[in-house]
Amino acid sequence: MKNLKQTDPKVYELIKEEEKRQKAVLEMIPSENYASKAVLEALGSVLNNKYSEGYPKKRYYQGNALIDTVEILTQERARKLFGVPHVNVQPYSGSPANTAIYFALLEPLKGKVLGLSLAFGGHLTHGSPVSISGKYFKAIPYHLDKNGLIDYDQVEKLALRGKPNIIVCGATAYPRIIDFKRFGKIADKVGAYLLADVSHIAGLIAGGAHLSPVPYVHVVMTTTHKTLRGPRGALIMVTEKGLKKDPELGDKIDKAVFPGLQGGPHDNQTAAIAVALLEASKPSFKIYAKQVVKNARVLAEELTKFKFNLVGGKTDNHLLLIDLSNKKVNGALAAFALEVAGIVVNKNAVPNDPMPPFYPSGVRLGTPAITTRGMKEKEMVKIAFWINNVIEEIRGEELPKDKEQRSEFWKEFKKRFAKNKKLLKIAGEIKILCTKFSLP
Ligand code: DSN
Repeated sequence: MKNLKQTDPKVYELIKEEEKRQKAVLEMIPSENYASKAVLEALGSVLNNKYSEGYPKKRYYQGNALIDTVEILTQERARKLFGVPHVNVQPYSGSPANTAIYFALLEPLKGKVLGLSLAFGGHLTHGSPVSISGKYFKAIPYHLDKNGLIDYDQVEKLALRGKPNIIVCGATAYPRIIDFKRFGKIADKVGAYLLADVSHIAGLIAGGAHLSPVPYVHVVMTTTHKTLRGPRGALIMVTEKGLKKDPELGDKIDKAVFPGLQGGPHDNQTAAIAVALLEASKPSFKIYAKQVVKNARVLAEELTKFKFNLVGGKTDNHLLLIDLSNKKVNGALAAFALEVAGIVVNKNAVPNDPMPPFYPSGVRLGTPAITTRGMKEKEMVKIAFWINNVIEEIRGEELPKDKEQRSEFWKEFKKRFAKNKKLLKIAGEIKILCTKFSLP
């Protein structure tokens, strides 16, 4: 980055510092990953300079012959990798992509979406009242049962009663297999479109480490930067089943993305998605995807030995949701202390969480990024040991019930634990481990 260094040393330094941080810690936020250098090079290329409103061969600006080739190539790779007849590669990211699908298929203020409640692991765009998906459309939320599993009978009852136009299956914090087939039957019974939001598990699907929703759903949406390991972005795919239900489905979605919701596509992002899709089609990616799941399973087993309470009981994919209530430790405090110790996770609500979203009862963590670095089962055993030591260190730190006292406590807790010797010692050990596992 010699040009950046010369032009803007401040930004250069900030990027270098962030690179150092990423190298020295265990990145375990399950939606994060390390894109390859090839992906980053495409993202940082001259394609950034182009405007290309429209679609290949039908643009509103001149000079797009090469951009057309890039977009067509990206579409071809996505169609082949996921086995779908139609794809839109232009959405800027997951939220705009879901919004475009709703815009294409729902009547404003009247259309109904049945999706997993945010408080139970659904995404903001699955009908949360604070998101456009819940404000502009009628949301019908479904919940998890007392074992932390999707209650398919409840989904069916809600669908029969509420008659949604779209049912969303998919989540941001669900560690178990989703029964896409059962969802497909429910959607067919009520005549709804079925949308699978596989943002978290797309890389596992591409790598053969998770079942694909494609035979059972009408539309698949995925972001491209999580387990798929590409740049930030998203794909909206229409399946054979989708085209059978509605031959215009692909066109409707394309029109909703552009001109409905977006202007010019980010062509550099499109090219970087193409690179990621090529990488995901290689045999080495299959090995990666399987290792992600193996690592998560071992981590779950090890944490269970330390009496951590996993929502859903275990994991079938790349992520774990830990309910820390039995440890008497709040998720916000845990996430902070873990970061001091070099383990980066996110605080997360657990099903039926009595706590507010800023101080939820759990943490969410996953294995995609550390597996990209080459870590395996042996390292997972160590990580579980460290996580347990961190949680033990903050046990007894009780978050006050009173709101004002709570924010004072939170400030003071951060001050005290930012310099905690035991946590910093673990951070040092992790730094040493990390030197053996380079970033791409
Ligand atoms: N923020 C993403 C996640 O972490 O799951 C979803 O948008």
